[in-house]
Amino acid sequence: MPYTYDDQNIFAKILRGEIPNDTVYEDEYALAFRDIQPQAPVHVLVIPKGPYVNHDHFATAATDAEIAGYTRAIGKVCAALGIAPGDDGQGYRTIANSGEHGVQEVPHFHTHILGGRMLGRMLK
Ligand code: DGP
Repeated sequence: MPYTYDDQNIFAKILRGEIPNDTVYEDEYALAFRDIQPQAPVHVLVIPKGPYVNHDHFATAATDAEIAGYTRAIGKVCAALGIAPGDDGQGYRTIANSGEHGVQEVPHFHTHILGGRMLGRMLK
């Protein structure tokens, strides 16, 4: 499905440096910053640097290098924050809300990383 990217969305503005953010990691493919409405002690959003609306758009239109770089960036963020599984028995959850039924609010693809505490089961 074709997607139209709105370059005025809030994460596009964060990427351009127009809105401040609490960056925890950045590389060629991704920017990671703390969510302003944290749902856990660690709640970070990881966004690709390219103009992708949601996961479907990213998975179908991004290059293999972008997908690999972005996926690895998520792992690097978790390692940097000390929540990777195996770091003292920690672990985390990744969530990418996509589209209307996914209740996605910001139309720039992003992955939530939640950790820092024992999370509840999520089967809704
Ligand atoms: P969702 O699109 O539903 O997957 O969630 C978007 C998340 O983005 C939500 O948890 C709140 C967060 N958020 C919204 N605006 C900003 C912002 O300006 N800065 C930061 N750091 N987070 C934001």
